[in-house]
Amino acid sequence: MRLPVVVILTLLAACGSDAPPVVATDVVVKRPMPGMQMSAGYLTLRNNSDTDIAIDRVTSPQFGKVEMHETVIEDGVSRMRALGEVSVPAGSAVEFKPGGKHLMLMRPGDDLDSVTLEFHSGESMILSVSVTAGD
Ligand SMILES: [Cu+2]
Repeated sequence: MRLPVVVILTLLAACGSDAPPVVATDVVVKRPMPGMQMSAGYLTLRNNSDTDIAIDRVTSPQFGKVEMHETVIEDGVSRMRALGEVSVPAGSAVEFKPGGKHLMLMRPGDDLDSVTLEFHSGESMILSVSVTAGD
């Protein structure tokens, strides 16, 4: 009766060792303009799993607060609204880019040479990426 146990363990190991379910590409963090307490971040999030994943919180050790925003045109005026959650559908990608969804990075610390962005879904941190803030 040993064989079935071995098979199950092998399957579990295969699940755990694959690429992470969510990956980030084209990560850009803007250095705040002089005197500004706010900056923006852009990236593409890809969900390689077969389950939809809802990002409901973003944090960064280098910023006091991070919000997910979306730029919308209302009555010909560009406005930003905060998003409580961003869903990344299974096998799909969501872009954060100028004029669309973006990260609003508030209350910057002094050292932005390495900025870490942490994406949370419920109680889990599902992704952490680091990038140097640029102009
Ligand atoms: Cu914004």
